Amino acid sequence: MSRNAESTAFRSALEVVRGVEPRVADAIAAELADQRESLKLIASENYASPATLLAMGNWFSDKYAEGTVGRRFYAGCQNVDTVEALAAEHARELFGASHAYVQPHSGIDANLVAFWAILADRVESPALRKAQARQVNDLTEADWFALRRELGNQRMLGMSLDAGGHLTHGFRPNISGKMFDQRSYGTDPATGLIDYDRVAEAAREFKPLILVAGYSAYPRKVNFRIMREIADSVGATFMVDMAHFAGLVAGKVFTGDFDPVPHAHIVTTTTHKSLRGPRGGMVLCGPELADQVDRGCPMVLGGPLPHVMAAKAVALAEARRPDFADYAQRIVDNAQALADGLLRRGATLVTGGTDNHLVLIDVSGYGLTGRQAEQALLDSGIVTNRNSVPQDPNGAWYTSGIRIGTPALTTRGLGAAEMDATAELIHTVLSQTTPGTGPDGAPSKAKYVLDPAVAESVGKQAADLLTPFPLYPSVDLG
Ligand code: DSN
Repeated sequence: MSRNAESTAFRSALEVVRGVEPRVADAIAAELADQRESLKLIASENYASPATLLAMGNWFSDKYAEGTVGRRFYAGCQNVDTVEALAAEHARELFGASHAYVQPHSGIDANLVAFWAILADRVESPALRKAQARQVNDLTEADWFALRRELGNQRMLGMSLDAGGHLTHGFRPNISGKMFDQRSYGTDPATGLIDYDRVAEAAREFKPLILVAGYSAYPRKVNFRIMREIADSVGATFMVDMAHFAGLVAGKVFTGDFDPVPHAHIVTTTTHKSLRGPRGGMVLCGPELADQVDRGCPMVLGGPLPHVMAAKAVALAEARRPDFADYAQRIVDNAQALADGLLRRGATLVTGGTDNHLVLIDVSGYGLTGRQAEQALLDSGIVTNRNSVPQDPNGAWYTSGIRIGTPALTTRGLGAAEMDATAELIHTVLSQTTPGTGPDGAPSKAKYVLDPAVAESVGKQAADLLTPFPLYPSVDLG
């Protein structure tokens, strides 16, 4: 693709938008400028390709397409069928799955689709069978009561939020923690690693309907073969949420016991993190659950977003190219270089390192809360997010951790040398920041003190680090 074509496409699009609401065009251009200038270390973000971005801005956005390919509730879905079928085909081929459902709008939506598919498949409910046979009008009040009783309060065992699990894996403030009678497994306090014997023990005691694996802040691989054995030993359905590491599975960095697809009954993911596609979700499963999964809309989803499914098809086609495997390996190499650089400078890392795309710094070692550290880094041009660490004394709002990830910077082309330089910048900021006090002089978990000259100097060094690696070099907005 020529540099001119991409520049022309984005310039023209902005010109058209500017003709209606110039402030929106300005905000879009400003977003590109901001992303170009910041050292983006948010582990769940990336930079989608121009082709993926452009596939989202078109007439598919205007189309309703409830239902599935070839079986829609609206007329005129032939072109939506084409892109949805292509996205699903690419997903099946890429991940070696027998079925792919590409309609979920986000990872949370994908998880809800999976939960309901499992409930519908596993829970013996005559009322539900009636509803599934499309006899909803025949359901009596007693049927509805039975349906709620039979489907409600089923058991889910997932990784706890402070050990690195996701809030949709049974965290109380999320619907998953309310829909399910929920219990969590954590990590070994000494090592920070999943203790599979403890998971097995929890599963034996709790007998969950669903065992969930997957994480958003656990810096290690998970052995999905062992997790499946645990699920089988108690008759649970094994679900893996691979949202964070889907790119590492796609790029064959995680294989064998560490590839969830051959081991799980059902796998969910987002498409925009390490997979580097548009914002969205996806479900992979075998034939047993396919029918229920395909009922995701209207069971829990609003109308599918055909423009996003088109972009998913483009991004998944990109992920099937040989260079994606190289990209995926570089993500992990970079995370390890970043971890090594931080460790050498005295930082404390949860689990002592990483074997995936993310690193979790326990910033209590610097005498800071996660919130103080996050803001001090942001002042210095380094974009991260605060995150709980296991048994976090500061809770989920202030936290004691900073989560950093390498998918985005790896897309820009930064490598091991730049990761070491990044570690130096992070260490400089964190070691020179001190906790502040509130208006009454009492210690504050949010306030901090960082010499503006340090922030400015680090910001300048961060910008210099990025200069040889321009973001979207093919896009010149003029
Ligand atoms: N918000 C995502 C993350 O940052 O990990 C997960 O949903």
